[in-house]
Formats: sequence, structure tokens, C-alpha cells
Amino acid sequence: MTRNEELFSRAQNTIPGGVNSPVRAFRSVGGAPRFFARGQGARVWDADGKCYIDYVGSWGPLILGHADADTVRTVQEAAAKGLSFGAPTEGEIELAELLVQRVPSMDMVRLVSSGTEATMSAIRLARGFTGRDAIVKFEGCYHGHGDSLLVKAGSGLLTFGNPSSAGVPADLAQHTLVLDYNDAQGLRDAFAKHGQTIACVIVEPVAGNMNLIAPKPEFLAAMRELCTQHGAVLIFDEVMTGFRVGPGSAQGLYGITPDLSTFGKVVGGGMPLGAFGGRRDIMQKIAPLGPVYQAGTLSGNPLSVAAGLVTLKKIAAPGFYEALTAKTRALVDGLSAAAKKRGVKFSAQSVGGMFGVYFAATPPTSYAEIMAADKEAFNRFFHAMLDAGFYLAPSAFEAGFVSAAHTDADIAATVAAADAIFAAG
Ligand code: HOZ
Repeated sequence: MTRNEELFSRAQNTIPGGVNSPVRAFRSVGGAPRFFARGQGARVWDADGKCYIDYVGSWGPLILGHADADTVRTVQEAAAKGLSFGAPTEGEIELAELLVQRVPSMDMVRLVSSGTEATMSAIRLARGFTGRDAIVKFEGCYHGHGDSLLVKAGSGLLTFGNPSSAGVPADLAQHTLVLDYNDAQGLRDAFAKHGQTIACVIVEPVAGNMNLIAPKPEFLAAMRELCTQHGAVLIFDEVMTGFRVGPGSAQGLYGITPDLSTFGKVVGGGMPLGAFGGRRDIMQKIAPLGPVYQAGTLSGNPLSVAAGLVTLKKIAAPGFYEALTAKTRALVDGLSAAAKKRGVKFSAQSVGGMFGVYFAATPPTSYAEIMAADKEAFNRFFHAMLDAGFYLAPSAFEAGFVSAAHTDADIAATVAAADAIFAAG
């Protein structure tokens, strides 16, 4: 038994499934998850001492790579001054000011501790602001594990949803309408039928929780237009895309101004931090200014704020996104070329520092299309890459991430390993 297997077996006695978040359990790909002992730059080492080039990056936050020296030092300095106060600190203002400066759609922002908290709070705020209950989400988009968002499509087109998790009241799910991603006409039909009751539309502007699905520009544009027309709040869930796909996040890249946005991952620099913000008239509805309650003992935690600040400052360096985008593109282009040369049905694409690989002839554009990709082929590829020392997301339905710490040589080594795997069939 390997040390990873030993730890996994031990963990299962006291932690459900042996993990503190289900996707870590390797259920989708099979086998024992790797327990990590340390990370440095683009690399992680597991409990057996094996080294991997990491394309998960803690599911997106680590845009500077593991244990970035400036981030670690800043967090250590903050820790020495106190771990938490449950009272305001100057760093929170600095982070809020930086966020509203970098994201022009946000006049005000509130800090929370996770992406789930950010989306949950944004939904409540949209409901409180509009006085309406219904929300629209898209199949395959994941917005954390809030009750209103763990909902799958109803039985008929344009009917409200059913819980996708036990424990979510059906009564609550009935306020969530689940539509197809990239289907602008479906959205128009939904607004034509339910426009008066829709509080908000929440979307991952680049979907990253069903692998990577790029938005059709007309889909995002229709969403903006319909929300404005019907008085609904448009929420861009940028937990994954925020400061990951470009300096202005997805809203900057696609030129769409949402009413509210949610952030997590990169804004916390690897520490637990989320944020939601947007139009001043909406944000002023939050307690203590307004009637929408939202709170948190550790919100704006000084260590998380310190990590977020140093990260946001470092990624503002000239040429940062150009380099990250070029490197990520080199990875997907290299993988695609290798697959083509070896006759493997495969495609790949990237947006900024985020990428998707698909065992499908062309990149999927919807949940149905990604579900039709060859999952078994992905699983074989995943394990072969893992054996070769490359850590990809352990699921065919997750996006991948490149960091500033990945070198051109790391990318070339990854492509060479994939080529050898494709060649071996
Ligand atoms: N967005 C990631 C999964 N789809 C987060 C990782 C997690 O849930 O553990």
C-alpha cells in the first residue's frame, strides 16, 4: 500500500469519503486521491514524495503558483499581528478600494470567506432588492453549494427546478429556473413567460465547472439586455474567472457590465476569501444600511486580505496576463497538435490562464455536449498523466489552471508526456 492509499484509508474513518470536498475523492476518475505534503511554484509533492507539475492550482486561486515567496511573507507578517479581530481593519478598505478600481461595474463590495458565501449572499441581495423570488441559472454552471443553487432542470422546458442534492427543500428549488448555457433564445422565452417574477440571472461568464465552456458573445449580450428590460439583476459569478481570464475578469474580456459580481479564488491569493459587489443602489440594501441580512465572524480576515492584496498587486505587473495567456495557449495548442498527429479524438481551448481539454472532436458549447465527450478516454489520459508526473483535475468536468510559475519548459514537458500517451493509444 502506498502512503497516499494508507492516508486515504485512515481519512475515511473520520472524514466522510476521506475528503473535505467531494471532487477531491477521485470518484470520477477512480483510484486513491493524492495527499499533498507541499507545493512550490508549479509543482506539488504527494505523501509518497512523488512530484507533479500541477494544473489544478487549488482549483484556481494559485495564479502565482504554490508558496509564492511574497505572499507567504506577507501572510506571516499579518499573522504575527493577530489572526482575527471580528472588527474592521485598514487592509479591508485597501482590498475593497483595489477591487472597485479594477472592476468598474462595482461601486461597493463586501468581503466574505468563500465563493459559496459570495454567491449565496448575492442571490439574497438580488431577491431583497427586487422583491422577487425566482432566479435563473444554467445547467452545468456551479455557484457553490447554496440551497437555491443546487437545483437541476424541471421536467419540462421553462418549468422550475428540482433539488440536485438531498436536503434542499423542493419548495425552495421551485424558485430556480434552470436553462441551457449558451442558449439565448431559451433565455428570451423564459423572460417572456416569467419576466415579472425573475429576481436575477446568475451565470459563470466562462463556465468552469463543467470543464471549460466558452460563452457565445450573443448569449451574454442577450442576458444583459433581458435583465435590464425586465428589472432583473444580472449576477456574474466570477469566482473562477475573476482575475484569472484577464485583468478585468470575464466582464472586462467580453465587455458586459453585470449588476452584481461574485469573486473568490484569486482574490484570496490561496487563503479563504470571497467577495460580492456591484451597483451602489443594490449594495446599499445590505445590513447595516438596508434590510438584507448578511454577516460573518471571519469576513475580511486579515490573513486572507493580506494574501489577496499582495496577489492583486503582483498580477497587475505589465505583461502579466499576456504571458499567462500565451503560456496557457501554448499548452492547449501543443496538446491539440499532439492529439491530431496521433489520430486521437481530442480538442482543447483556453481563456486567459484557464483551459479545458476534451475527448471530443471540437470544444463543447453546452452541458449536453460536454456530457457526450468520452469520459473513459479522459480517465485513462488522467491516470497516464498522473503516473508521468502531471496533476490534472481529477474529473472530465473541471477546468484546468496555469500559473505564472509554470515555465515554457514545464509546458513543453507536459505536451511531450501527452504526446507519448496519445502515441501509445
Ligand atoms: N469549483 C471547484 C469544483 N468544481 C471547487 C473545488 C471544490 O468544490 O472542492
